[in-house]
Amino acid sequence: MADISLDTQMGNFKFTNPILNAAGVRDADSTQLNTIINSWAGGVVTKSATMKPREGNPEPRMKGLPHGCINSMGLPNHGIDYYLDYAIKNEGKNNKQVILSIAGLSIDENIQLLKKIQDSDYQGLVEMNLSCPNIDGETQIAYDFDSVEAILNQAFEFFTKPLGIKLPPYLDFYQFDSIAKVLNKYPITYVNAINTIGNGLVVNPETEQTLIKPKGGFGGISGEYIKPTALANVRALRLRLNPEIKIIGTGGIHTGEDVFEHILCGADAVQIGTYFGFDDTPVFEKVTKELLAIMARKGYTSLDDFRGKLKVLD
Ligand code: RRO
Repeated sequence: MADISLDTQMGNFKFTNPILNAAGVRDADSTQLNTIINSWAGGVVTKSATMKPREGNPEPRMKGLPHGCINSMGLPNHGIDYYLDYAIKNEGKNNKQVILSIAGLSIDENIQLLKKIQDSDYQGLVEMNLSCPNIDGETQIAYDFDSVEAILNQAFEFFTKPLGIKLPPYLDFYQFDSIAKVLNKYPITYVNAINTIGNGLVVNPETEQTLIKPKGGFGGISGEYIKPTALANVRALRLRLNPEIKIIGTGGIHTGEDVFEHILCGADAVQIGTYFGFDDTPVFEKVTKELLAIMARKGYTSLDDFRGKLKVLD
């Protein structure tokens, strides 16, 4: 399989493997981040950072399910200074890119975070998470298209570094059309589709209780449950976004076949969250080898051979 390339590109950044970790799973500190850099993952994404460190929501705040997970972590993180310092020191290490994830709780906080990054020595990719579902009293910014436009308007007045946007799942064609219309106005490097499906509820019929404590048991749903929604978002956005805006597909990936499907729908790279949580770094090697085997069987030698080439029935 030596003649098969998994190279992919987002903006000026080259990845030799498109399979990355997703923000929020085993990526909260430098030890965990180094473990990812030293694995088969094609790059390393940090836990979404806020301006100040946060403890997050009360426990229990995450539970594994037969086919995925429910979480309401509430953005526990060490604060932007910690992750920015890590990103500056480790960008390009092992020939791997760092993606610095940020998640301000308001429009203003997102702008402050971007200003801090703009004024720093960091030159790598930034992923602005506009889709955290788990902060009590806050809506997911990217469901409000005017707010997305307001942030991007302000951001691109000063921000000159490569910027990706992490989106929530959209469920309606009106939403696909509306978000694409906003995003196409700006020099965004990539979008990441999708975050967890927000505010799901899982119940234990024996104890008659919710599984997690925050927000009355409501939390983000991930894993196999959300793959069809993730594929739909990747596909719908690829059909609507300018070709310069790349797409990271996230949602329900635990096999090479899942990656293949995401790329077929138009993904340039993919991220694994839930199954990285379940299986740790071996998942990256397993999934990469499975993807290579599928490509070998089909006679594909590069991702370009099938990226976005999903066939629809006549
Ligand atoms: O920390 C979280 O609760 C969290 C975040 Br920031 C996110 O973007 N998505 C998610 O499912 N959980």
